[in-house]
Amino acid sequence: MSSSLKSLFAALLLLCTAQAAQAQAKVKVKAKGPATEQLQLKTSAVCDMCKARLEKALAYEKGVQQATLDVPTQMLTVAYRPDKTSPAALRTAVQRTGYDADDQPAEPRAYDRLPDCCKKTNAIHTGTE
Ligand SMILES: [Cu+2]
Repeated sequence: MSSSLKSLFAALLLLCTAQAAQAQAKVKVKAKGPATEQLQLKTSAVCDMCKARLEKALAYEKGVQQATLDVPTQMLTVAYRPDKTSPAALRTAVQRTGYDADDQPAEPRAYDRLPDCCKKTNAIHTGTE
């Protein structure tokens, strides 16, 4: 075997080793997973129906891991993957469901479809009447 061929094999071997190491590093990152972040939003939800509606809408939203609404404080807490979605996208999802998201008003058409008891002119109340 000529020396130039030998060095070619050595280079190939090195390349393969480097690629294998890279692949291993990728697997490690994937296993660890990206961090979850939390977002708190003030909504215009007033009852348990609103809570169910919002939590369901957010559950279908890309990148959302968990959404919980606290009716008395109207605060929606969303656990999300920052590599899949953003606070702006989550606010838009809330608006499209018919509720205010912080200082951004609900989408009017979605708001109109809400039952009367869920309109923001109503005070916060319990039950699903
Ligand atoms: Cu409601």
